[in-house]
Amino acid sequence: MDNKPIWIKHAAQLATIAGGTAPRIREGMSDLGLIEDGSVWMEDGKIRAVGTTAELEERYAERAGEAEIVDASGRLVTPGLIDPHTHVVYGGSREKEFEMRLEGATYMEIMNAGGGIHATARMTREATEEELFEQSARRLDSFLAHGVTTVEGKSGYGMDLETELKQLRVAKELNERHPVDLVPTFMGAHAVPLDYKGREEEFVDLLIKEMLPAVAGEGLAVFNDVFCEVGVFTPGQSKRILEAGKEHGLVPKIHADEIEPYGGAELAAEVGAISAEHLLKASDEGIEKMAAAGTIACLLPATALYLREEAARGRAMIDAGVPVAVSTDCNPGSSPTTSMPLVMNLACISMRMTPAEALVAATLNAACAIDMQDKVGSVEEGKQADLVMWDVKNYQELQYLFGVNHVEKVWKKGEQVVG
Ligand code: IZC
Ligand code: ZN
Repeated sequence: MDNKPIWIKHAAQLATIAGGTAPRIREGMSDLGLIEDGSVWMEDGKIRAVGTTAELEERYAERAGEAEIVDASGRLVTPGLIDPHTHVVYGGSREKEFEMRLEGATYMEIMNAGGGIHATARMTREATEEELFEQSARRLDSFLAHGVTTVEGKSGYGMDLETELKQLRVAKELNERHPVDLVPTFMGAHAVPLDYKGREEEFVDLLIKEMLPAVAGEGLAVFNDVFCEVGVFTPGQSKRILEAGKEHGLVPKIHADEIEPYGGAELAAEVGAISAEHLLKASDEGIEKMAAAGTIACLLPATALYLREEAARGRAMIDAGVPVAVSTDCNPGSSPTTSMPLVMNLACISMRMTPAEALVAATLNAACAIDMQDKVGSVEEGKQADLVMWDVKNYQELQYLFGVNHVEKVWKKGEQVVG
């Protein structure tokens, strides 16, 4: 890249979230590293300098004429948001199930009747790679428009090797061709396929003996995730699958205690998962174990709202010393949204996180949940130049004016991609 440097000046507030790459806990989640009249110099896709406008004017006195200047007066500037839990690559949609749930059916009833994840799996199997790419790229465009510059993306709408590989290859191509960085997770253990009903252990064997080695062999995933839930995979099965993934170098993640308390939080700590997801029904003991193990709680308040469930106990988790991240859970069933700003609003409203904690949960801690903290998640020298300028004057206003997209400009690897 030999583009002109970009120089952001006079940000009313620059939230750097600078200071190390460890996940933030407790009071650390309130430290935004704020700079008033903030300034950032980006060049060759990287952040080269961060400080007050006066500091950078001194440092770049001789090169001032080279840069494209962005006046951020009256605006908040933050790192690009990071969504650490999505099912962004899928075929079709499930709007009829939304209507069915409003008429009284539950998420699990729909799934057990062959809908839900099984319905998306059918539509994903039918879609060509090109169709999956196009449909998913549009969702990534929407993420970007909402200030999200990095997402994690799971497979799990195949539950057969061919379709799982197809989803992961599409994810790889999206990562290469779309501005948003996409970090891939294998989630063959998303549901037990309908033709394995009563033969669940056989499916677990298939996952361990055939699917995991093939996915890892092609280098198509970084993480291995399991839907550990009553009626899906038991804690014992989940443990086997996650331990087997580790042998192939895949780091465990786990959908835990979403619908019923099931020991998922405890299991996450036990297997050394990088993060545990959902946790609506996590036990006190599970929360304590996660705090002791340093497992990141990846909380999904939009899903709770969409399923009309009580949100996870985000406040209690932070107070117990668990590092908390937040995510959309973008998926066609329980959370068809790409709005991380809405998720931050809901982190405050339904989980009593503070505006500052919500921002850390959507940036640095989210980066840590997908092992991307060395590259993204804060505004610091040497990191990727992934930045958002918001049409609000401070971070409190970002969380307070809710349900609205305040994004004004987005830069990805130093290139303006929105605004
Ligand atoms: O497609 O319903 N919870 N997996 C576990 C999901 C929601 C995604 C879906
Ligand atoms: Zn999920």
